[in-house]
Amino acid sequence: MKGKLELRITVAAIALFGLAVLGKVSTIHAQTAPSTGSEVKIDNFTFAPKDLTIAAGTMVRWINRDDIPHTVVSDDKTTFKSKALDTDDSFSYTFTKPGTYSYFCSIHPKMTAKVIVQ
Ligand SMILES: [Cu+2]
Repeated sequence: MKGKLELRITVAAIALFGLAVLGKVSTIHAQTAPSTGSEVKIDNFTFAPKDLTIAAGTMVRWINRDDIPHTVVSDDKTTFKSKALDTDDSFSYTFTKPGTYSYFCSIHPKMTAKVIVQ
């Protein structure tokens, strides 16, 4: 009777340990996966980084940390185009095809940068 209970506790402990290990492995995998997203900061009339290299399928999020509005518009004005972003507003776009995507701020056309999708 007592032996059976001990066996059950051992099985439960092994199962819990297994779950803990699995949880840790999936956390590490999430941290190293290339498609978790990338961020471009807009501040002081500058996109940073100016050249961003990512893997196809990555979502890029632009966030305006400047105290004036900016936009994020692809050179062809159709691939992606944000509305005017106020301070702390953000815009996201997922790049699915490899290539070089130059973009600019339509309010301040001298603000330019690019995303290189591999
Ligand atoms: Cu701007």
